[in-house]
Order: sequence, then C-alpha cells, then structure tokens
Amino acid sequence: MRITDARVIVSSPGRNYVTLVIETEDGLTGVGDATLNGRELSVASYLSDHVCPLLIGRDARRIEDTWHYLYKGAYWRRGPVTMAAIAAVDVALWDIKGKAAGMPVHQLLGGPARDGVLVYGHASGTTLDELSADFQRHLDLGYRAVRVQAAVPGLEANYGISGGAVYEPADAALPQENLWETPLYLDFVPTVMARIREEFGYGVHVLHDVHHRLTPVEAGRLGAALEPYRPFWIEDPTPAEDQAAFRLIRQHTTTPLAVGEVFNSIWDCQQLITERLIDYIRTSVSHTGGITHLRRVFSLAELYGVKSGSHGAGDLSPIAMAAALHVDLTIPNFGIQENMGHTGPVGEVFRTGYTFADGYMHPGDAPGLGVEFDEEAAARFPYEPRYLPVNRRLDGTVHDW
Ligand code: GCO
Ligand code: MG
Repeated sequence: MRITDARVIVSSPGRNYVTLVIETEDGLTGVGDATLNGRELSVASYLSDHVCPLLIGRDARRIEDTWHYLYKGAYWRRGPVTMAAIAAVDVALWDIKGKAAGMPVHQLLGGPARDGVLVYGHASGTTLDELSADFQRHLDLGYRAVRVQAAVPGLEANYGISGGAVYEPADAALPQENLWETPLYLDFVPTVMARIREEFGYGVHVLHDVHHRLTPVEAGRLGAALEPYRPFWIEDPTPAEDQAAFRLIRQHTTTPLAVGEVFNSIWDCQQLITERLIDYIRTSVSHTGGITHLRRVFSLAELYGVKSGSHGAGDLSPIAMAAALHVDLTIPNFGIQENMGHTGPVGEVFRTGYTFADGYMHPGDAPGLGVEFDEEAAARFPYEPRYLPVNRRLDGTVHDW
C-alpha cells in the first residue's frame, strides 16, 4: 500500500490549524494534526520541506517503521516541531490503517476498555459570580468534571479567562502582554475553590490549571491550601522542564498533580513517572509523536500507577481530539480527557463523528479516526499570524505565561 501523496494545509477557521493529508495508491486518505500554537508555519515547513518527500512510495501500513525512520533518521531528536510533525504522519497512518481494515482506530488498539471517556470542560469568570454561572452551565450540559479559572483581582487579563466568549489565548497578530504577580494569585485561588465547593458540593470533579507559574515551594503551599476542597488535580504547577522540582511539591501536599501538555517525548516525563512524582500525565497525541509514542508514554505510566489526562485544548484540531479519544477508550490507566471544544467555522472544515453525553465522550465507530477534513472549506480560511500572550510581573520582569 504505497503512499502516493502527502500534503500540508494550514487553515484558520477561527484559529490556525496545520493538517497533514496522506493518500495511498488504493485511494485511501488519512489525516493528521500538526498544529503548534503560535509556531504553526515551522511545523508546516518541517513536514512539507523535509518529511513529505520521504513518505512518497513508502508502505503506509508500516506505522512503527515509519515512526523510527522519521525519529532516528533525522538524527536531531525530540522538540515540539519535530514531534508534532512525526505525530501528524503517525496519526494519518493509523487513520489509513483503520479505513483499510474497515475498523475504528480504537479496535486496532485492542478495543474499548470502557464505555466512554470522562472529559472535563472549562469554566471561567472575570468574577466569582461569572465563574459560578459558567460552572452551572457546564453541569447543565452534563459535565461531571469542570476546570475552574477566575480572574485574579488586580491581574484581570490572564490565562484561562474567557469573559463570556470562547476562550482563545492566541488572540493577536503579535503577542499581547499580560500581568502577573504570584502573591495575589496564591491568596486568591483557595477562595475560588471554597466558593465552588460551597455552592456545588463535592459530587463533581473540580480541576485547576496553574499554567507553570509557580516555584516548587509556592506550588506546595497552594496544593496544601487546596486540600480541604479535594481538587481532582492541580495542573502544571511549575515550569515543566524541571522534573526534579516535583519532589519538593510532593513533599508538601497530597493534592494530585498533573503535568505534560508541553512535553514532546517519553524522556520529558521519565523521572516524573518512575519516581511517582505526578498522578496524571497530560501529554497529547499531536505534540508527543502521535498515537504510537503516546501509547508508549501511557504504558510506562501504567507501571507506576500514573493515569492519563491528555491535553485537549482548542488549539489541537478535531483530528487530534478524535485520535486522543481512540487512545483514551482503550488504555487501562485512563484518567480523564480535556475537552475545551471547537467553535465557529471549525466544524465546516473538520466533520467529526465523536459524541458527548452525560459527561463522557466516544470517538464513534466509523473506520479510521472518524474525522473528515474538507480541503475546499479549509481554503476559504487562510492562515493568519496569531501569537500566545507573554506574562510580565508588575515590575516588568518576563514571567511564565
Ligand atoms: C490547557 C492548556 C491550554 C494552553 C494552550 C496553549 O490546559 O488546555 O493550558 O489552554 O494554554 O494549549 O496553546
Ligand atoms: Mg493547561
């Protein structure tokens, strides 16, 4: 089953997506997501200039071989650009294999290990009242797990606050600047959790994203302060590249810890997993080398009692969401899946078969991934430069966003 064409389409149906399309001599088509928010064109170039030419004539059935050919063959390893490009090829090949077999990808991965995939949505507010209304809206939709982010008084424009609209952090042609000051945040978050638990009780999972902005000792303090409210997790407490830092956080709190959306390979989380420094590993299909490599990460995690909690922000395309759901359905150590959702014209470009009901998602049973990519529709939404914001402290120092 020879590959006859591989092409990259960058489109912006409300936000930018990089999509790889692979075709075979049998007339099968597979799609993969290669979106890297704010750095989209670098992955598009990596694919079209350096990977697509190598794919022509290769056997589309040899997924594992192709993965190692691209990973080891480049000599230069890892990194978000390389791993997003390899991920797109890998996911497109799984899509093709499913279509060739007439089976959904989850059947190729061993079949369902559960009936549905528990997902969490995002509630946010510029005030606690607004957050509470958004939380209620998620409960009304059927969510059993909800992430809460509220604007810190004095730091209103900050990560995760939608102000009633759909949250899109990559919101400007050049990076916006947000304000940050840790003491204000640390004092405020416990009041957010207290309010949510007081109002909605303990029958729903509540999550919170710290977004890499604390030091280990600050994160330990936050985790301890939140223990009475029993959060499902706190996410990305400290800058994620320092794996050993989690030892200190662990020593100071039993609040579950999640990390991994910026990781690209199993090496980024080896110590976190083998030393049991985290509870949930949040690597995603499209930034961690595709289905093939993500499953390897989750298998390592399974050995050490760490569960999955994959990144599922809106800047991962519906192709990535579908691929994540196929993996989530099949692995033994599934924890939870983020579902930020897609809005606006995204649905005109990507037609999805996955479903949501009562807090659970399902990838559907169509052959392959179950996502159709409409290239003609994509052409109506050309690339637009968009960047994530940059954080500065009140004294002007650049801080983690
Ligand atoms: C999340 C993430 C995202 C990231 C985004 C950056 O938990 O969903 O933190 O919102 O900020 O993916 O592109
Ligand atoms: Mg996050």
